[in-house]
Amino acid sequence: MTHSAFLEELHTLVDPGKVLTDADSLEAYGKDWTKQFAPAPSAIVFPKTTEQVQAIVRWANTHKVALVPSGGRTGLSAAAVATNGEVVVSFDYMNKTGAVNTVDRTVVCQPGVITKQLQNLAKDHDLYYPVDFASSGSSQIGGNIGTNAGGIKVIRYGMTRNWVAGLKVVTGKGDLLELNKDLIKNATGYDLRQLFIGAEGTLGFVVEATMRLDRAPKNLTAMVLGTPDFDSIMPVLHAFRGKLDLTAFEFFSDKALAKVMARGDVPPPFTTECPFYALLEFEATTEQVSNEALATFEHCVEQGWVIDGVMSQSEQQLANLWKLREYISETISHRTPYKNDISVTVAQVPAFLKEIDAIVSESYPDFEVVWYGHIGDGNLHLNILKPEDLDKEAFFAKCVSVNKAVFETVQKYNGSISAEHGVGLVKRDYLNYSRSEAEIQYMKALKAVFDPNGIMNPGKIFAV
Ligand code: 2HG
Ligand code: ZN
Repeated sequence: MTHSAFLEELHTLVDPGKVLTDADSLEAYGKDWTKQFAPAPSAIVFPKTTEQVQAIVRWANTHKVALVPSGGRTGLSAAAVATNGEVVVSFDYMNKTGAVNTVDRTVVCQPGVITKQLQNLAKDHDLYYPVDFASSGSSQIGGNIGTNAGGIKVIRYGMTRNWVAGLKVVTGKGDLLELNKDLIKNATGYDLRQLFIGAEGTLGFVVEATMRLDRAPKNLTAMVLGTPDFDSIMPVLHAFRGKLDLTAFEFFSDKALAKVMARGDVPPPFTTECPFYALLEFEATTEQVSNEALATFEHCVEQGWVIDGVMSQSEQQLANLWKLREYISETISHRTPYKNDISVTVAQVPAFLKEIDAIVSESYPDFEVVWYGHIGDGNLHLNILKPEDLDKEAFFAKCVSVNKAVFETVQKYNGSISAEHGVGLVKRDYLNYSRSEAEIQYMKALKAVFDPNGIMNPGKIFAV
């Protein structure tokens, strides 16, 4: 069969008009938020039902056509990028939620449900979907599950993995599996659900997910604290954690703040300039809790760990303080940043960051380096900004040449080369810094079980 005959057959598997091959669609659906790879899919297909997904996977097996899953395309590791004539399977039309089950505190979602849609639905029932990040307005649940997305509330609520009660998946063989059936307790052998979370679509596609919800947090309150140096941030975390149940503990550098300030649409936290800032959040359930927070702030000032600070007094102020942190990534994106998303255990953060910072300062004396991240859970985002006058290829080549030193340090600390953005194409050549050769062989063997013809997102996580 010729290539166009394959595609004609694909049209018959889905609703009319749900296969696109025009240049604009190929460009738009063939990529995520990464900028290193040129998209080159051969078609985009939009299934509406599980049966259609199964039909597409079976068709792909018959003709040995590679499939790439596509959600909100907000990924930062090129796991949803199609560079090689693949067929992109978009879940845009599988975007329904079921009724909220208020007893089990769960809701059934199709993979194309937008994260914000789930958060709003939970809110309508006085419940809470706690996995949150800047791209929640366009990222999809299927993609969140594919990368085991983290974000800004991990210190309290954990990763996406913690919120998946059950999964229906179509494996690379086209079989439909119902995994865990939403149970809390289920001691019946291997939990295959967990394998599909974070698998980046390399084992199969999620066609339905039952997501857990939590009680709604009460009176969320944020503080932004300016510190005199990086070394003061961890004692601040320790001091606050000893007194309060934190829902977030983030940090950003003065350079990151300056970028957000330059937008002109976010009020500054305070006028004192500090090299680093911590943003923490807690539930101010009683006045006593707020007083405890203020007393801890004063203690931190006395210790010399904090120079200035502010506490939100309204939902508007809470939202404005969060913008200081959440707007960073989007604000610097036009500078084509080279991103690192690395993690170590919390106790090792100070020593680790110092070593990485030394490598970066030595290797990129002329580049702007922007630090921020979820420091309360050990996850640091290191963004190197492209100088305006340097072309993209030369810039990325220079950054890649520093990877070895950075990732050897990650390895030395038993850290992760990708804390929350996934491996995709961007980090796959560095997987060995976080996973042993034996572990990678077991991962490949698992892929072969679920996807014997290697049609599911080939080349992502590891090379084929
Ligand atoms: C964040 O925490 C996102 O803002 C994006 O994970 C991180 O842009 C980045 O490097
Ligand atoms: Zn992040």
